[in-house]
Amino acid sequence: MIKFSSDPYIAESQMRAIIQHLVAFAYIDADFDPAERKFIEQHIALLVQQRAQEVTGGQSVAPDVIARWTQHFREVLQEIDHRIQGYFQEAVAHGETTEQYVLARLKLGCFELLTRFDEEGQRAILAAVEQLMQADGVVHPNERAFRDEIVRLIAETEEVDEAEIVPVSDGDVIIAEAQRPRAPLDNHPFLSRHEWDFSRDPSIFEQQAQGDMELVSEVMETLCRQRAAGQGKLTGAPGAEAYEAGAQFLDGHVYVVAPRPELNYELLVLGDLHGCYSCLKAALLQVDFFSKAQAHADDPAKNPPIYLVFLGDYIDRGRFSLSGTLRTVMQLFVKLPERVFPLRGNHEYYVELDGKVLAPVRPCEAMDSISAVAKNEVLATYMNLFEALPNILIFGDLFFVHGGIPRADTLQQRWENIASLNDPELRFQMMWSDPSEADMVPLDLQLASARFPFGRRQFQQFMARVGCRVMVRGHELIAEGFRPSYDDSEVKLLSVFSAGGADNDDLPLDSHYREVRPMALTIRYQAGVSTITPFEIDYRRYNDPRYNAFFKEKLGG
Ligand SMILES: [Mn+2]
Repeated sequence: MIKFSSDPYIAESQMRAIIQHLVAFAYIDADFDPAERKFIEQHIALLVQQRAQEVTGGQSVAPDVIARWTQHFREVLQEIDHRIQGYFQEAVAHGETTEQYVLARLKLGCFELLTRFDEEGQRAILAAVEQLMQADGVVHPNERAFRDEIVRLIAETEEVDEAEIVPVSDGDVIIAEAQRPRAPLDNHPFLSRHEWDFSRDPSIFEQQAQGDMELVSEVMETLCRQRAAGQGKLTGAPGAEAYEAGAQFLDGHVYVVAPRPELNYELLVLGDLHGCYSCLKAALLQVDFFSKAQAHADDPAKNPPIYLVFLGDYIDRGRFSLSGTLRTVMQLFVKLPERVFPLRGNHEYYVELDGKVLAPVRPCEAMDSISAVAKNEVLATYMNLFEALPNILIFGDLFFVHGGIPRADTLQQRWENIASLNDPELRFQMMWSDPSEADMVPLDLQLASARFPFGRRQFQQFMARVGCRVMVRGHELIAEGFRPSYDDSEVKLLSVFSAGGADNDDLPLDSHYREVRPMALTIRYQAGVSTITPFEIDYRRYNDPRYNAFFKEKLGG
């Protein structure tokens, strides 16, 4: 049996690592069934007994202490299981199965926990796991193969070259206490006049869709104009610092804003919205976006500009995808094209196969909601829009993108300078990746699925390439709505998720997004100093049919 550390924090990690391995084994072949759960719970009880004896040097331990510890680790088991259940809900890319994705996540989970230990510690945990594998008499070949692969991944992990990590010099980042502002207005005509859903009658839908197709054209023309003006401006130098203060352009799929040091900018940042129109409406009204935009337009000298950053994933999951969040994001963009940055998420991805437009990211609720009534041209129009959406915004030393950094091998093959951010493969990967607790994620784990992990050191290295201090991204379900995923002094990775709400009528009753408390960010930016304030989205107020016409059926009649 394993010798537990006398440091309670390390002992806790040892227990977690062992439980994670056992749960992973249970999931490899099929469901995690009650017999397997019982088996793991028995082992937890045994390990707790053993650890209690070690702590007391063989003396007896009060039964209530044992009971408390056992209960704690049963909760750890439940927590790990709950997280794995969540992986089964994730969208997967075309050509891969949910099972493959979950297997990759199980490997990553074991890998992450093991990398917290030194070599000796890793050997001890793996030996304990081996012993437990044999405890029920049969070691399944898949369990052995899984264990062997973890061992190999750990052995092959390379160190990052420290010399490649260069911190950004001036400036600072302050993460402020979360707030819960109340919107000064209940409603705004800019929003209320677009609040109507598509009909399920094909002829009515055709007429209705006409308006949205024209809106898409307007978005595309605006992007075209911006691209024509910004083409080739993303030169070899990293970061917005390389550009004259006040410069702003779109080169290909990358926006750059080089802020003027004397100006105090405000940015509203929204993470994944996934059809949660009430969340979008609430966040805009909570920060009083329209009044501020108007005040700046009326008197720019007195009122600082307000920017709106969307991190993508407007559609799927929630009930108001194409007619709610996407339509409103497009309206905002065509109204304020210099202030609104509509970035692309991995769900904004349709492809054409044999003349038919399909959604390769499954499940695809947005397409399902109109596929019975929409002609292929309508779907093709959305597809073209998605291809045209920009991927990245660099605002001073802030870097905004949907997912994270590209895969290590692709970076090595394709990166030349900052202009490489426009490489289609790099752009695609940056819509799909997630941060891992590990410093370095081996390439094999990155290659296992479209949605792949990267490590803390790999992140720092990437940020040095682009000359930025903070990356703000969405993509990952964050139950608390906002999380500093990497909170290091040099560079930070902040995750924000703006869809969710336990009782949010934007979401189907069984949606696992209901476990999220949706948050958005406001960022104050002046001369390289960012003050980042997360705030809770007051979606409940806009579930009210008086303030949101999408719910007018609630009024009856
Ligand atoms: Mn996503």
